[in-house]
Parts: sequence; structure tokens; C-alpha cells
Amino acid sequence: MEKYYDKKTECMSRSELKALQSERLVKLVDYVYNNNAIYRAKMDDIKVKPSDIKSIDDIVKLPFTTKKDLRDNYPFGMFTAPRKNIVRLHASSGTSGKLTVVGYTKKDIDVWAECAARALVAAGADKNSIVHVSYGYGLFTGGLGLHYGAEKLGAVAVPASSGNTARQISLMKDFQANVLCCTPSYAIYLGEEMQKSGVELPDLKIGIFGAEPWSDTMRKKIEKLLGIKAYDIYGLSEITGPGVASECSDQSGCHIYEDHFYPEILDTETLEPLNYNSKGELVFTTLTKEGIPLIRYRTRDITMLKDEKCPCGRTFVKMGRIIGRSDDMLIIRGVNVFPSQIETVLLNYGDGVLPHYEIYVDRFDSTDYFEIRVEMTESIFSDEVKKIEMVKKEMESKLQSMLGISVNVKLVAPSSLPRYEGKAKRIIDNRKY
Ligand code: DLL
Repeated sequence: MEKYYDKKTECMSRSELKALQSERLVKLVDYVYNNNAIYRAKMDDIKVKPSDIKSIDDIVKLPFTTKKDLRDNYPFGMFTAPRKNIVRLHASSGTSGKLTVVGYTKKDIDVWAECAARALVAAGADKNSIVHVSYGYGLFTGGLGLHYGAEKLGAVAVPASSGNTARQISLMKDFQANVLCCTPSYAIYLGEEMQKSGVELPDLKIGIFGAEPWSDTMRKKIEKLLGIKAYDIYGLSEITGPGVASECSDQSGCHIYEDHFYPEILDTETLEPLNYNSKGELVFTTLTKEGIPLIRYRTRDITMLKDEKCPCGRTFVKMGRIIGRSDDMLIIRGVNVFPSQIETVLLNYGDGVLPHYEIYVDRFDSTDYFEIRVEMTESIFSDEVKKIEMVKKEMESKLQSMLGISVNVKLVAPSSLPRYEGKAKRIIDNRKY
């Protein structure tokens, strides 16, 4: 039987949800217009007044916000609640180095904890669960987000944070952890170390993995390696942290907690809203946030909203996997390449491939050089040269037909690529632009 953290909310009818979203949007726009000079100026610029916003359908009249708005107004310019009401700060660093800072009121923390608790329950956890949190604790939202969610649920939160893999494994064993929360790449690393040391974790049943793109093939590898069910969880610090959306027992995409976070998908070129089942940029409006509410925030994440009823009974829309970020999409010899496409080809190759790879791009004599380094199992790697050459050729041709450009595949020895305790860094782009 499917369990819910808050059945009434998670299974409300779409018309009830729309009424709630409309009521919340009207309130939000009034709140930001009257309490934040930047939003007021943005709305005045395009001559939109709070009274023009009467329902959620009017959201398209509102201006977008971007990471640049947060950076330009570093650190607190986009905050709407007064300083005295802010109880927590988090921050994330982007490629340009300047931090984006977010502030939470007590109520924001409660909403976030509730959404993280919904995520835990949707994945099968309950108040008897021991939840081992290996996401980093700190300015990154992963650790504290799941921690507060577990406590809100009444489960036991184990704040292991990241690092010291051998200790993580013995803690999970000694405390009989049932739920593991970490990045999917770290889950693989943990699993490999467990195998090496011969440790088994019979109590571990559920993994809640996110913070970086991963595929269904990666899910299967993790499930087999750790003997668990692996669920996706999505979030970003600007919107709240982990728990903006998460998967249920159907494992077919993350339900977006739409009573708090209103999603839109935009055409990346025209910025026009797209219908369900079309891929574009995911945009969120935080309907209930007080500290730093964001209106039509452009996440840069590329995905789609799925038009389907979920057998779990939740009525919240599901999003597809994040196929990449529009700002980490690689353009190689004029062709758009998303790392997730590469992962799909590599991990579907078969048993000889390990889920560790690196994408290397450089430029020589004005031509892009594109190489993928992937770890092979010991048995393939120590095979005769002819066999290795055949695997390499086969992989290159599969990648070429998926991506539309040629690529050099370099098969490397097991354990030769770096491992990560947090988000994996898979792209090395040495081109000078
Ligand atoms: O990564 C929050 C988080 C922590 C989510 C733990 C899930 C679990 P940021 O550091 O601000 O926040 O990074 C947000 O990470 O815009 C996506 O590009 C990516 N991302 C997060 N979750 C997923 C996911 C946290 N499940 C950025 N699949 C987002 C793919 C994800 N990408």
C-alpha cells in the first residue's frame, strides 16, 4: 500500500490544486512587489501591477528571475523578508565563482523539511527508519535538507556528511541504516568499497539520490550493487534544496511539490511556455517562500513535465530526468552534446563497462578534439589487445550514431578515474573560448 506524508495535499484534485496555486500566487506577487525593490522595479519596467495577477494563469505576465539577478544583488539584495526573520543561510557556487546566497525564515525551513519528509515517505521510509545522510553538510543544501526531513518524519537522522568512506560503511552497518541519501556517483563508490571489503548491509533497502544528473541505467547498476531500490530526488538551493521534487514507488520521474513550487517548461530559444511532454528549460515560482521568494526562476535544467496519471495516487505532476543544464551543454564541432546522452550509451553497453567516465574536450588547430574515458572491468581490461580494440570501436560507433559526431573512446583500467564524495565532475573542457 502506497504511503503518503500528507495524503490530503499530495492527492488533491487538479482543480483544488489550481485554486490553491492561484491564491498563493496572488499573495506572493503582492508580497514581493511591496517588500522588494528589485521585483518592484522589474514589474514596473514591464508595467505589470500586483492587481493584474488574478490567477495562476497570469503567471506568464510576470518577469523571469535568473542566477544573474542573485549574483548582481549579492548577498542579500533579493531577500524579501526582513533580516530579523531570516534564520538560515545557504549558498552555492557556480561556474563563474560568485556565490548565490539564499535565506530561509522559520516557515521556509518548515516547508522545506516537510517536502523532504514527503520525499522520504514517497521512497518508502517511515518513522522507524534510520536515515544515513552522506550528502555534505554546510552551505550545500543536501545534508541539512534530508536531515530535517528525516527528523520531521520522526525517523532517525544520521548526519554522516561526506568523506571517509570506510567509516561511512561501518556506521551504516553498526546503526543498521535502512535509507541512504547521497549523490548517485557516491552510491556507486560506496558500493564498490563495500564489495572490496566484503561488508554487507542487509538492513539497507532504500537510496535517495540526486544533486547531479543520472540515468535509469545508472539506477539499475546502483540497485544491483547495493541491493536496494534507488529513487531520484531533485532540488536546487535557489528554490529550497532537495525536495522540490522526488520519486514515488513507481520510479518513473519526480513528482513536483506543486503546492509550493510552480513549474513551467520554456522553449530555450523563444522562452515561450511549452506543453507537457516537450523538452525545455525548467522554471520555478516559489509560491510560499518568505525569505527569498523567486518568481519564474530559470533553473537552466532541461527536462519535461509528463502528462500522465501516476499509479501511486499522487496528483502532482512528474518531471522527466534532467537531461542536462543548458549551461553545461557542450557544443562540439557545432553539435549540441549533453553528458546524459553519453552516459546512456556507455552504461547500456553491457557488463564490461563500469559506471565511471570522464568527458574530455580540447581544441587543436581550430578543431575540437573529443574524447571519452571510461573504466572497464578487470576481465575486459586484461583481455587480449584485439578484443579491447573491438570494444572501443563498437562504443565509438554507438556514440557517433547517438551524438552525430565522431569521438575517441579511451578504455581505462578499473579505479583509474577520480571518485567523488559529492557531485561528480565528469567534464574537462580545455578549450579557450
Ligand atoms: O544539488 C540540491 C540537492 C541536494 C538536490 C541533494 C538533490 C539532493 P544545488 O547545489 O543548488 O542544489 O544544485 C542544483 O543540481 O539545478 C540540477 O542541475 C542539479 N540536480 C539536482 N538534483 C538533480 C537530480 C542541489 N535529481 C542543481 N537530477 C540543479 C539531475 C540534479 N540533476
